Amino acid sequence: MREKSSISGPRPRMSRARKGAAVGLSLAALAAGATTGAAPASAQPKNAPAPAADCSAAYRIEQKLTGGTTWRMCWRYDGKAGLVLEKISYQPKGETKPIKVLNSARLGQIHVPYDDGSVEYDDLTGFGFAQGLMNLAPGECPGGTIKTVKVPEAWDPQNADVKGLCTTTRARGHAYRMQGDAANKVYQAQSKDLLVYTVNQVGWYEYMTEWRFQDDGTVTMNVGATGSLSYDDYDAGDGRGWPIGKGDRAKATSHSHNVFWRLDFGLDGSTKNRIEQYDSAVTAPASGDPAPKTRTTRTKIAKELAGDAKNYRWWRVVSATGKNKDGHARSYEIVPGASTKYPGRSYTKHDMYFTEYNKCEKFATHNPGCGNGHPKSVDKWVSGQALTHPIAWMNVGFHHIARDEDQQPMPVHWQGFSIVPRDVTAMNPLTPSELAWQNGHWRPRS
Ligand SMILES: [Cu+2]
Repeated sequence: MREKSSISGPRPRMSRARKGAAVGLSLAALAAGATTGAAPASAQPKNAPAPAADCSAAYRIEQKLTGGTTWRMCWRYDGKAGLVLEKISYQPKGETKPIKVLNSARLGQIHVPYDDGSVEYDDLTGFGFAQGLMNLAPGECPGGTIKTVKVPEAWDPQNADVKGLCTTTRARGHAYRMQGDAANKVYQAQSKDLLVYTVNQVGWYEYMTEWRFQDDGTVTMNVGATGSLSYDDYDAGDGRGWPIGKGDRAKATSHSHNVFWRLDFGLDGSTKNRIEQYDSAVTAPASGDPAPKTRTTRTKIAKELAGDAKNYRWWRVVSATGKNKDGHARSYEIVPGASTKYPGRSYTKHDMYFTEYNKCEKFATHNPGCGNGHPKSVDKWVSGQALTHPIAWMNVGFHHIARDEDQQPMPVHWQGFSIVPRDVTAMNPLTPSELAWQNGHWRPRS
């Protein structure tokens, strides 16, 4: 949260002096360090001549991970959304060509309402999220590459180039473990993920936008909030805040961070994906039954939907064209993360929206791109249209009641969700070759 004000409408950002100083420091640190310029995350492996993502080398991200999986994508930087990843494809070992997953993946808004009702922010569209891109010190992209980003409509046009995009890998731990036939044989793999991230300062906060690509096809997107609490807000005049200084005087005003992501799926290269919702009902055992029963039902979502996450519910995006080697339709399951849904605005009342693609619908709230008369928020775009090219909007909320430990700097608090492959490959894409025959009915070898 930011400096508090009862003035409505656009307000001055936090002091430019502080920003200028921060930028100067970062540049000095960079000069002292040994970061490299805009280079691909890694060279393309020579034995896998798959086509690179369709963009120039400076905007290409390509990473082959230890499990033999290659992720490819292009990046660009939007003047409001910040980092946008496009043409994202996944190629596990054993697949002869990349499998397209997403046409584009980006943030759709960060909405920050204060508990006392004094103010709310639309950080992406109204408060310079993209322009707040921070230079990264070499040490905060360990083992990776920091790319230079030209920030559109930079506050300081002399310093529009920001070393602000990190691509690197990070250990994930076990991808799997299985005891083999012999006592001393263990099948196990230690995996690394491809990480792509930026840090954007908005007011006193710094948002980390992190995209994580696993060698098993899972993609996890998270926003982490760090930086500082706004000391100007240490008043909570209405008695709603939490005391964070000595005694009971300095109270930080509680608030929410409601983050939206916008995903444009392009499974197998087609935008004609289908949406399905699954729900399961559990019934207690009838007399004589040994155990409770669970029945799972599928609902085809043919029209635009404002959906709510709930126990035993999940959605998947199904490829119109692609099947795996078992003949099953490829799909990606959407796995919501922990969320505190904010009921204060119509657009935050639902967790998941599927809308029919419309070129001008880019931000879940305060959308600036459409013409007069076109609704400004995602909830209003759910109007009964048939879904032929669905756009998925995920809303994940976090209610931030500050605590003493939030100063200083504030520990990162994360919120986000995942998309997980379901039948994209016929088996675990990391299956060791000795086990590859064990698909479907199999018997242990004697
Ligand atoms: Cu907060």
